[in-house]
Amino acid sequence: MRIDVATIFPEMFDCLKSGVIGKALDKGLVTVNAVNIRDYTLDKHGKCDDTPFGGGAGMVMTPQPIHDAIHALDPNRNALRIYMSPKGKTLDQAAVIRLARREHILILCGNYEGVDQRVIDEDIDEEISIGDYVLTGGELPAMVLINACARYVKGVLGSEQSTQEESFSDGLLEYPQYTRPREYLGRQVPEVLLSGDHAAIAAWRREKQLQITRERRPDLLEGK
Ligand code: 58G
Repeated sequence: MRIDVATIFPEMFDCLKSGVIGKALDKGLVTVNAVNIRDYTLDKHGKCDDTPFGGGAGMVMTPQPIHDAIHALDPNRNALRIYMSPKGKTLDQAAVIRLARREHILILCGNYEGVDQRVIDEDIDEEISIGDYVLTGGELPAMVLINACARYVKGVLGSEQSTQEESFSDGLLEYPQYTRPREYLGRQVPEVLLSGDHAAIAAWRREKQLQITRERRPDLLEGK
């Protein structure tokens, strides 16, 4: 999977080099190519923003360098082009799986008060939000999206974990996990998990999933 990013802060994407995603990059399973929008300015000072028409606070990203960066990265419109925005459709696991099936995605990160609407209308296929809050830039949301998608690229996770995850928890919150020691701070590992009775363990875990989902996210149980 190839992931291009258009941003004024390409160095922020260096943090993807650690952990499971870093390993996936090393193996060449995923490539992340973060390019600096500023490299595409025709303006001699490298200016990427300008005052909003109609007035108002803050600055708006100017369309020319963004359009040129996107066209340089994806001249034949092969990529699915995404703009990270609080106005976008909220990301969920189904959307992650759909996006992870694409061979090439391109993510535009806005800053300031956002980007000129004409570049969104001309160059962007989908606006995606990672949740109902506003951040100073689209870079952290882009990294969330990259991390979530990379987990679904074949070979990134150990064995068959991602497919198991889908069929196993099917839209419920996860059951609690325990490891050694059996007792910690006076708290015991639930007896059933030590029993070796795999059917009983599976039943206990499913019950815990339903219980915690009912308490915290009853919306996930609608239509179940
Ligand atoms: C209002 C304010 C509209 C994504 C800022 C657009 C991006 C949150 C998310 C913006 C983002 C999210 C400029 C900064 C987009 C632009 C960017 N904030 N919830 N901020 O996914």
